[in-house]
Formats: sequence, C-alpha cells, structure tokens
Amino acid sequence: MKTQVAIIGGGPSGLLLSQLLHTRGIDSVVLERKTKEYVLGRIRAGVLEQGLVGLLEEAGCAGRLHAEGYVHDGTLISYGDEMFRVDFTEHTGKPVIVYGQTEVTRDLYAAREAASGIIEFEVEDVVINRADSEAPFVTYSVGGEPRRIDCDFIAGCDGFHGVSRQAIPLDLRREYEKVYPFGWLGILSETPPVNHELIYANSTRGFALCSMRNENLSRYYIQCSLSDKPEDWTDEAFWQELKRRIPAEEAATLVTGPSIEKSIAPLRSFVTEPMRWGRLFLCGDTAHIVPPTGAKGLNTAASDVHYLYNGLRDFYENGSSAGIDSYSEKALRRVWKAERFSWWFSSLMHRYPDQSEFDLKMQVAELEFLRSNKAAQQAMAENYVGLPY
Ligand code: RFL
Ligand code: PHB
Repeated sequence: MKTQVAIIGGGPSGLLLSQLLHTRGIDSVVLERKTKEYVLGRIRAGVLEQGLVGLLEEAGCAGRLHAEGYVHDGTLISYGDEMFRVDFTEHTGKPVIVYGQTEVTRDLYAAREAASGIIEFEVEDVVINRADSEAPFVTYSVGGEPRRIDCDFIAGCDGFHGVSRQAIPLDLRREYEKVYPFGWLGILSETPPVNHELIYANSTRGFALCSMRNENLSRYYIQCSLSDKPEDWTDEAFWQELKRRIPAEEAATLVTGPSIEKSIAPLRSFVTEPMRWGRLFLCGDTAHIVPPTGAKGLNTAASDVHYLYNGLRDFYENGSSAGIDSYSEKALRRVWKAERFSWWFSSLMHRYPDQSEFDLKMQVAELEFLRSNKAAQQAMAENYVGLPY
C-alpha cells in the first residue's frame, strides 16, 4: 500500500492528524494496535483547551462537542476547609470545555469512517523503516499476514508505550523523566457532579479532584499509593476517603453511587528530544507525558498535531520544508511550558512521602498567595486555558 502520511496509533493524536490532513486532500493511513472498542473504552481526559476545540472545528468534528460539552469559566481550589475560585474568562477571556476524550475520539472515528479513511485495527509487529531516507516505509502484520506501507512521512502517534520513539537512535535521542511517588485512583459514577465546576483539593490526607462528564456522570480522583490496586478500594471506601479530602460543605452534598469504572494511573513527567528524526515525527504521549493535574496531556498532544499538520500542509501546498524542519523545536517549546505548569500544579496539590513541615508550610503559603493575588491567578488561568500555539 502507498500513502502520503503513515500514522502509527489511532488515539486522539493520530485520528485528529489524519482527519485534518484529509480536509486538505492529503492521504493518510492509520495503524492501531487495538480494536476500536478497546480504544473507546479507555476513560481519560475531560478538559479541552480552545486550541483543541479550534482544531476539532477545522477537522469538521466539533458539532457534538458544541452541543453537549460544558463551558467552564473557572475552577475551584480547596485546601482544608478553605476554597477559592480562579476565574478563567475574567483573567484570559477564554473558558475551557468539559467534554470527554472518549467522546472526542468517538467523533474523530465517525468522521474518518464517513470520509472512508483507512484505519487498520489490531496491527502487530509495527516497524518503522528508513525514516532517515526520502523513501520511508512501515511494515506490520494483521492476523499473521505481513503488510507494508510506503509513504512520504511517518507520524508516530502511538502513545507512551508505542514503538515510534524507540525508532530514533539512542545516540540522537535524549529523555527527561520525573516519576511521582503516588498515583491517582479514578472512578466514574452515574451521579450528578458535586459542583458545577471542577474542584482541585489539597488535603492533609492527599489530593482529590472532583470532575465530571455530564449532568449525571461524575469523574472523581484521589491520590493513592503506588502499591494500591483498584480492587483494594471498595466504592464505599473511595467515597469515604473522597469526603474527607474535600471541604465539609461539599462533602455534605456529594451524591454517591456505584462506580462504573475504577482505575489507577501512575503520575509521570517525561519529555523526549528531538521530536523528529528524518521523516519520522513524534506527536502526543509518545514524546511527552505530564501528570494529569493540569489537564494538559491531550491538549499538548493537540498542539503537536497543530504544528505537524501546518508543516505538512506547507510541504504539500507550497513545496516548503520550513514548517516540518522547525516542527520539533516549535512543539518542544510549548511542551516544556505545559510540563512546567503540570509539575508546578502537581507539586502544589499533592502530599509527598518525604514532605517536611517546612514544605507543607510552603504549600499553604503558595495557596494563600494564589487565593489573594490577581497576577498569580492570571498566570494560573493562562496556563490552564492553554498557552497560545
Ligand atoms: P494515546 O491516547 O495513548 O493513543 C495512542 C494509540 O496508539 C496505539 N498504539 C499502537 N498502535 C500501533 N502500533 C503500536 N505499536 C502501538 N502502540 C500503541 C494505542 O493502542 C493507542 O490507541 O496517545 P495520544 O493519541 O498521544 O493521546 C494522548 C492522550 O490520550 C493523553 O495525553 C491524555 O489522556 C492525558 N490525560 C489528560 N489530558 C488532558 O489534556 N486533559 C485531561 O483532563 C487529562 N486527564 C489524562 C487525564 C490521562 C489519564 N491517564 C489515564 C493517564 C486523566 C488520566 C487519568
Ligand atoms: C478528568 O475529568 O478526567 C480530569 C479533569 C481535570 C484534570 C484531570 C482529569 O486535571
């Protein structure tokens, strides 16, 4: 098979890139290791920046997002029984949209299918070949049958555990990593959200987050130990612990119910440099991971897609390599800012096993500064709604 852009990974990065390229008449083939049902079964991000919303509009996939997504003009931050609000629209003129990654992915799959886009599922043994030449190709197998795609470019959109990053020779690649000494236990429940805005809670018992998907679907997280397993936590134990970590007034109105999903995610900051090798470009989680505290993972994947899509357009429409040549540098400049914000907000909100009394005082002092200082709130709001592309 021949295509212009071979895309490895059918998560949000790969699908969005494929659909955007399609709007410009640029062909792509998406290779996905799992089934569509599996990809759509993963519960992940919930908060979308305007930049991602704009890309989904350009891709012709924002109809349901606008009809069903929730506009959030601010967020709540609590520590102990104190709670304050950071107003995004007041400080930046922009809100964020609460709309699940699952729904974004579903809309992208629907658009690719409507356009008869080629997506190969359950691919195995994906190998990137000759990425440093003018004639790269990808080999893989489906049901034991070997296949090959010849292409102009390869987009590695296969997430943190994919193969694309590994295709860049070790002596040309540098990786930066910070692993946090805790995880997030998350549940989804068919109950009304405790508040109409998200609550990020710093408590003496550890972090908690109250989020949502819609009026009758809530997403809650609590900081947990890395050795915990989801099955160690009964629903009852989860609700009890969550109530202890959020302000008493909120805990009193929290509606609980059976969980319909329960999982634990480790927290990690990770960046690989460069994000390009020859005709291979890395996009999204394959190149960088952030702890979810700042809601930046999917949104940063989207900014990579923006830079790559525009670089490829420039190549095919104007015969210019300038955009693809500067891809890694431009994408990384924004990636590192998202890394900084996610690291800062995570450090502010969690309990660390080795935290001293002094460290705890610093967290409270910083929270009180954020509560009372407009410039600090503006800096937080600008980062949360998304820095410009
Ligand atoms: P994905 O979603 O991991 O998709 C990669 C796809 O590639 C496939 N794949 C392969 N395909 C072919 N061959 C191979 N060898 C392959 N290896 C893997 C995989 O099956 C998969 O389908 O990466 P992508 O597209 O870059 O998207 C990144 C986002 O999924 C991720 O950054 C976010 O989910 C992170 N995240 C959040 N981001 C936000 O912007 N806002 C949030 O509110 C937010 N909350 C979260 C999150 C992530 C979480 N977890 C579970 C880590 C909350 C949580 C709990
Ligand atoms: C979510 O709703 O899953 C969510 C929201 C905000 C975050 C992380 C996750 O910072």
